[in-house]
Amino acid sequence: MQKLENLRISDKNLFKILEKVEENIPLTLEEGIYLYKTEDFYGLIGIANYLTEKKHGYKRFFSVNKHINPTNYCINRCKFCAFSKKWEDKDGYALEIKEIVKLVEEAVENGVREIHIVSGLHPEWPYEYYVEIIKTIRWNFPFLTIKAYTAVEIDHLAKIGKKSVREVLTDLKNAGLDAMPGGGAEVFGKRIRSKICPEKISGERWLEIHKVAHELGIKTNCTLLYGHIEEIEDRIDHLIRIRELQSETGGFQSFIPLRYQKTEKIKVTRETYGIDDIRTIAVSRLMLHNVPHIKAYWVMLGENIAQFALIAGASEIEGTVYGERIAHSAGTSSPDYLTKDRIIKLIKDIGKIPVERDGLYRELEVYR
Ligand code: V47
Repeated sequence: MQKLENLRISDKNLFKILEKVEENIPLTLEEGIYLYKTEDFYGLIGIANYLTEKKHGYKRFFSVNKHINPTNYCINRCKFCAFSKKWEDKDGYALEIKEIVKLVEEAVENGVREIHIVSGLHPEWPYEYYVEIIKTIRWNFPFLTIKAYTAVEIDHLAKIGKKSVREVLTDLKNAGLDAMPGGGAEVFGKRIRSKICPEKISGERWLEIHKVAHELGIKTNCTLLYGHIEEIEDRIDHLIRIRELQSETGGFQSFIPLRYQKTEKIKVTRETYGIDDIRTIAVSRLMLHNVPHIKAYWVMLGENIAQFALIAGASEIEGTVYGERIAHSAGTSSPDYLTKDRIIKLIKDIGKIPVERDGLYRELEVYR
């Protein structure tokens, strides 16, 4: 395992920061910004990897999973989103429940054990339809873990179903929901949020919905959309808000930095990302000392950067994914899926131990 005395750290301030993390003392906004600015990049990623190995040893986690996006019709018009379609658009789609079941069936034949569902806010689907999707998957595939619906969708369901968030989540839990994905968090701060997704629920509402989920025993993930018009300060402020909720509830399983996939609506001048991606993973590991996992989402990072991230603070690489549409609508160059063998190889090639997990991070198989 990574030993502290073997780390080469030239920036002595990093030691002081590490000492705080090891004592579970939350880092400040200024310290977070400092981590982004330090010239000791190797020191930073060494420390992040050391912290990952204190939590998980050499294990690096993945899931044999399938992403399903039941519809791309959405009443919101987020500027970063190339996936959503207006009701009158010709290229919109909306899956029937039997089509969703067929997708799950095929996935199960390929060894899938976790289903990840993120949808648009369909202008006509009733409340019951969303609940029925979960109930039907649960009924037909009792062994799967179902991670479904972002806080944005939960808020929408509360509105159309005329129910409280607690009632919606209770209905979904009773239908078979195990966990919630971390999407829709974007950047919590109002200054940026009002520019990139003015119609979306506020950062405060997103956090409130996750808090209720945690109170009901539903584990959730959290994300940050970075690499567009936000500043480093906005990213750190976002991480601090996640950490604060986690210290109250302990309900977050994994944090996923989502690298912005460029679209026509938000043009950024940034042409390269690699080092920024790795720094973001490493800084997240230090800032979020109380969140168990940091996820390198290969679909948005690309396979190579995601593999590197696994020795720079990330403890998991999402999974096989099979058929994701959100990043692919924005033109990501990543493939549609990675095979389980490919993921195992990516992890073994960096000298770590691949562990297949389910949607609740229970170990299914360790590939020594
Ligand atoms: O909510 C949309 C983001 C999210 C773009 O919880 C974009 O395990 C980058 O939440 N560039 C959906 N990001 C994906 C998501 C997710 C993915 C993998 C794992 C988990 C998990 C969650 O993607 C959306 C939005 O925040 N998004 N458009 C874009 N152009």
